[in-house]
Amino acid sequence: MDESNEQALRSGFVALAGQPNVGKSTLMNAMLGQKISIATSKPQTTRNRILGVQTESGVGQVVYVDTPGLHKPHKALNEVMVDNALSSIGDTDLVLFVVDAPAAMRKAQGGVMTADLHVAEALAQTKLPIVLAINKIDRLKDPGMVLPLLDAYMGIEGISPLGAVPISALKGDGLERLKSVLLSHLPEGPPLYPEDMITDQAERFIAAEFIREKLTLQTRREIPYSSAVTVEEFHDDPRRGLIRMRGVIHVEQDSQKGIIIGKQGARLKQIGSQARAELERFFGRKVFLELHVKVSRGWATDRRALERLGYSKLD
Ligand SMILES: Nc1nc2c(ncn2[C@@H]2O[C@H](COP(=O)(O)OP(=O)(O)OP(=O)(O)O)[C@@H](O)[C@H]2O)c(=O)[nH]1
Ligand SMILES: [Mg+2]
Repeated sequence: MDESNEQALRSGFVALAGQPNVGKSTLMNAMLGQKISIATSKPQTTRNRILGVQTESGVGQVVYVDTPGLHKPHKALNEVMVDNALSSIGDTDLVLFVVDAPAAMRKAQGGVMTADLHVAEALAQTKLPIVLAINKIDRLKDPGMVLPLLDAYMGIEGISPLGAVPISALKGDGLERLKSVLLSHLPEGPPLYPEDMITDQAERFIAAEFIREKLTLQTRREIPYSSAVTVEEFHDDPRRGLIRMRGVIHVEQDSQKGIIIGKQGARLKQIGSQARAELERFFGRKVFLELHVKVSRGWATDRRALERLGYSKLD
């Protein structure tokens, strides 16, 4: 027997999986204490796999893999999103199945939502261990509903969850407990990434995502779903403490371009200044952001255009 009191380190990959809009990205950011993955009130915000590393000195490392919400794809972009979500989930050690508790109350009277049954079916195929996070409990009208809800979800056939933790990713409730539950189910082993690393995402990608978040928040209807953002230039000038970026918003149609630009450029200006403020916080530098809108006709339904805009199929 090991005479020392030292616990073995535990480390591994945890996939954040679930329907769109349940709070996966909000949860990852809350766990990391820093915004890496964009989150909005509109479903299908996350389009790529986003990695977030949480290191607990002397305890271990949880590597979160945030994924696009699982939904029925209706165009090529959505197919790539869902395919990539499933293949990213399959590469992890443990799945955290995130559930929107108030939505389950509203749509299934405290039972399991049909859409979550579909998610569970897809997750069962990975044969990975599953932990449930019952999220948004701050929004439950009756906190007493949490227990029956946990029971209902623990009883989903075919997935045998290892446990269920009620949380509020937004308010921070239950997150410490969730972290220890996740760590307790990860394999023993040293950290997988350097202790000071928080993500493997390229700076240009993060910049494009922050711009897309502000665009999604500032627009309505089909516009967020018809838009993609690339950062074509990214010049870091540490001597001047300045980063210069040129971002391009790609839309599917001319009319969408006009809407995004707004009256006398007002909307584009607002998107730009909100994105800039957030980029400056993230990079710790002054940011000079130039934004353009370009019509890339039908990009969301064209495989080759999707690849050019950063939505390639993972192997
Ligand atoms: N009240 C409340 N709102 C939350 C909580 N967690 C997330 N939200 C909100 O739910 C919405 C969706 O959050 P996201 O983190 O973008 O959800 P997601 O699961 O990543 O969504 P997709 O990327 O579209 O799959 C946002 O408006 C969040 O602020 C929570 O614990 N309580
Ligand atoms: Mg997300």
